Amino acid sequence: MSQLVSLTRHNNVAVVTIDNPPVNALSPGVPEGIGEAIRSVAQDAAIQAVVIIGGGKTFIAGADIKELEKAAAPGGGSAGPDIHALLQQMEDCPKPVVMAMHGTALGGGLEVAMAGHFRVASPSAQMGQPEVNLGIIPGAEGTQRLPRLVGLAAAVDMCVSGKPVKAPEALSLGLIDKIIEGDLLSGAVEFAREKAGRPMVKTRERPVAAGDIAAILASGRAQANKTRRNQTAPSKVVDALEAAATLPYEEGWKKEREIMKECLASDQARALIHAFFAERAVSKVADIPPETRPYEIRKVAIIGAGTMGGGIAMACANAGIPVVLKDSEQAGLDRGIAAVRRNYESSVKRGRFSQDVMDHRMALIHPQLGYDGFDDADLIVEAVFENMALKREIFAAIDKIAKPDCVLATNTSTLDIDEIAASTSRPQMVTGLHFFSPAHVMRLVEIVRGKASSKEVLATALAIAKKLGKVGVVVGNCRGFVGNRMMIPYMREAQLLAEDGATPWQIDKALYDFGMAMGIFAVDDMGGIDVLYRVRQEAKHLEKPGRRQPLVHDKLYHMGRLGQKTGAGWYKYDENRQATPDPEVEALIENTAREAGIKRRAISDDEIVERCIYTLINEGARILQEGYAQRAADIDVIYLTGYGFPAYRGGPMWYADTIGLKKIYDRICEFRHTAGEWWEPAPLLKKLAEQGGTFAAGTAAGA
Ligand code: T1G
Repeated sequence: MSQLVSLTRHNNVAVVTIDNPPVNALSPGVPEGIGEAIRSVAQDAAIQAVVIIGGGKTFIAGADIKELEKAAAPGGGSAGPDIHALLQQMEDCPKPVVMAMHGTALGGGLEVAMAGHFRVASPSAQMGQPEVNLGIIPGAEGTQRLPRLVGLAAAVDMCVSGKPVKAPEALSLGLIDKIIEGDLLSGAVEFAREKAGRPMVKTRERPVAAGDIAAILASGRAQANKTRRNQTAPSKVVDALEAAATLPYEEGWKKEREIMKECLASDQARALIHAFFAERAVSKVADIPPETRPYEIRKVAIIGAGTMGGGIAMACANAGIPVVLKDSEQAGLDRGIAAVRRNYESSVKRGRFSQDVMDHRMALIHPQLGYDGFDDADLIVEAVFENMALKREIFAAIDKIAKPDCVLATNTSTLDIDEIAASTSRPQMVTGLHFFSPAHVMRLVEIVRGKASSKEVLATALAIAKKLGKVGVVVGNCRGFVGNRMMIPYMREAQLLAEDGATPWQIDKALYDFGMAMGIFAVDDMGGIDVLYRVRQEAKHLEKPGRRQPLVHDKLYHMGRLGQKTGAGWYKYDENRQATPDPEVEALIENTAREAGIKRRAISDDEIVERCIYTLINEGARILQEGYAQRAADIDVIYLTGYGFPAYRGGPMWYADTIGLKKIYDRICEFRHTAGEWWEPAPLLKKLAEQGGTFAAGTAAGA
């Protein structure tokens, strides 16, 4: 056998073990090794049955996405790795082939399993077809075998949602035949032995339990449009499932391969595969060796029981980490804990987890007014009001209390980490942990590196982000770090567009239709107009004289229109916080523009999207050039996981590469002419555009 696949004998049962760490992907050599093992077993009279199992932490977790990435490259023109012959070979094996699944049997992993005659799984195993998350569809006959095992309706739901099912649900669906308690291998061998010589059915010869095919497919397409806005693979996967329900198997699997080939050649697939690897690359920081030992985090102390502090406390409790949550006032503490309780109660009500789980998590959060217990915390997170003097005072205080190897983190969203660190005797122990609200939900954490932040502290920040189930991205300590630094010009450009002639609602719809989770005016209303107002006031001294500034935002602030929290901001809100365009705001914008001598004009949605998204790209290029982000892909990950940028466009920098940097640079030069000095093209963008380069390759080569 190849070193990736081994064959052992347990008396009359053969065991084929796949060893391709870390996830037993179907990399080159694995399908071949399985095929060789099956051939050998089929000819071995001493063998009555076969078990196929994954070594290490999981069964096969899918095709090798690195291979898919190659196949998806422009001009690739393939449907990705083809294991049709292996699937047929396993299914035609004269001896029962039992698939023993643990961990995550996903994509090609489940497709291999479904070509077995039987499937068993450990209780915690999960299995599914998540291919739509990569902009593709199952390409190894999963859309043809799954409905033959679980029925058309369940197959449509699994393939469109991309969500895995746990072993108990898989058993009730008919996807597996037995859950093996205890040792999976011995249980599977025993199960296989029992099946030896008994009747067995080839999955491809099973009928599809379809029911009302048209209704099921229509509901699948509706689900795809509703939950996967603007994405093509989710509706394409329904087409492949339709083939399973309406065509003979021999035609159905070929139809699936055609559709897979189409999807794999799409910009969306390339973008989503990029996003998959980009999210996993962020934890690799050039000058932090992988062997850097992080400090162990057994206890966290949080200062500030507001929205952020409470959310961070929940994130820690959700990960099983005990937390002391301090506030300076009892009322603040009570409000904070009440908010935590409300959040957990709504999760219990929605069936996300049990009351016991909620009680356990609440018990992990200890509210208090003083610093008692801070002296044995491994991580202290300051999450108070955005005021430098207050933060410096707090860091000076905890500097006297915290143990020497306690990591001191600030959740500040814009203030200078180095200035905060300077108020301690241990700046090397200080870092930024910029969580995003709601902190117990949003996956992004910007790990803001101070000049003195040690490698161990940064390694600890990366480790704690992963432990909290978040994506930690190391960023530099410039104003607004990366995400917010790009948001400021993005928001400014949207406001200038509103004064130039587009309405806030037109702008928001154009950005929503582009794929942003929310329009920027709706975001401003949600976060609070006063928040952005204060940020802008703090940075007033940095404003370049003579540069055009938006005029309406300040007026809304002074009118007390602060957004959702006051029932009106850019939009007006009903008691359920439903937004409606406000003619009063439209009139205010028109009057303001007229008083400023701004000649308003009709503005197309295309221009809106270009001026907003290219602003992000231009600022991202400056951040890259100045070294505040390690790679373009890190900026993509920040925008995908923290700012609602559509993953099927890969992130702002990937999207720029897809559009072409020359085209973007030329368009920005036009805007420089028509929309003013804000449109100075970033030098890196200019350089790459002139070289015909890309951000992805350019920054990799350290342009
Ligand atoms: N191919 C290649 N590398 C993979 C991989 C895969 N399928 N899955 C994970 N990795 C790498 C990952 O890049 C990282 O590498 C390391 O493994 C640990 O990953 C034919 C066409 C399995 C739930 O979509 O969902 O099959 O950064 O950090 O948190 O029809 O990985 O260490 O160098 O995510 O424990 C379908 C994708 C593919 C599963 C484990 N399968 N993977 O999570 O580890 S398409 C998937 C995951 C397909 C068929 C079609 C998760 C995981 P590095 P990790 P984890």
